[in-house]
Amino acid sequence: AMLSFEKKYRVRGGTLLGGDLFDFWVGPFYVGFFGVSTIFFATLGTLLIIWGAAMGPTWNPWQISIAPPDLSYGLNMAPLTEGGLWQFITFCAIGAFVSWALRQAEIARKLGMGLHVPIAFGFAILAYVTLVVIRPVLLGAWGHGFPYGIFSHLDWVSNVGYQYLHFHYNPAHMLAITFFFTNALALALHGSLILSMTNPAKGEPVKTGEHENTFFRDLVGYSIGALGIHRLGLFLAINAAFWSAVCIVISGPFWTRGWPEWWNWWLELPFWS
Ligand code: BCL
Ligand code: UQ1
Repeated sequence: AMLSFEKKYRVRGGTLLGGDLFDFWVGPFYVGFFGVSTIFFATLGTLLIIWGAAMGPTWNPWQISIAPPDLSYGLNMAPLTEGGLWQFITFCAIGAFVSWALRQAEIARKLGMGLHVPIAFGFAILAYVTLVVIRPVLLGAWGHGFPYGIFSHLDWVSNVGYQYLHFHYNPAHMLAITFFFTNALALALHGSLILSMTNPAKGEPVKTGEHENTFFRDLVGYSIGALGIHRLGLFLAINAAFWSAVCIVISGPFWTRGWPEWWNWWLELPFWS
């Protein structure tokens, strides 16, 4: 499974924890201390979900749901069947996500790369932790976390959205959506550009960066460049996750009324009020 040039990248060191102990590969996969901890937390968390499903009323994958504790438990531990399972699963999920980020960091260090990949993934982890830890703690109850189920988490999003009357008026939600959509546009432009360069008409040679620049200069009068598009993509992706975290953490802890009403500051500007 190893390509001829891969051997020279199989270097020792760069580990953050465990020294040489877990510094080896299984097939194509680097292990490391955080590979072991990822497998541990992911397996344990998955088994707890299956256990929760087994105790629940259905095996229909759409309807399986593991709910957080009732609000009356506040920030205490709850009995396993009363949301305690959700608490353990949340702990395992954070353990697995953080382990994965640290494994990314170890691999980047081995390869002498920057830490852009784990830092970017860190923003996705931040959004998740904001939903299930930071906001529930600020509101004083684990019951403010979202339930682990396909339909049930959608119902949670809908209910929490309508609790603030019209979530589209949340300014941070507006920003997050704009970053998500712009990111999708940028990746579509980039992916289609790369595929069109590498798959030219039959008999034509594969094209180069000059063609990429020229295409966009002809089309929109500007080329951001091969490095630039990746910097733009990273910027858009990180901001999408960041403003998502902001839009939900301000809903409740910092603004309790409907989001349309927040815009009264604008309507009340002396210029037109
Ligand atoms: Mg809204 C949130 C868009 C309408 C209420 N809404 C969001 C954001 C996003 C969005 C900006 C969710 C993304 C996110 O958090 O990413 N909403 C959006 C759009 C519309 C919209 C585009 C639209 O109308 C077109 N929203 C509405 C309506 C409201 C509403 C008006 C309901 C009536 N919306 C809410 C509420 C919330 C949102 C309430 C939120 O809580 C949510 C938000 O901002 O949450 C932060 C961040 C990414 C993550 C959280 C993923 C983390 C991933 C982790 C770290 C790793 C997972 C690994 C995985 C398990 C492994 C898999 C294994 C492999 C496959 C092998
Ligand atoms: C671009 O200009 C460029 O540089 C040559 C790319 O590199 C491969 C791209 O993928 C894209 C999409 C663009 C165009 C981007 C803008 C913001 C005009």
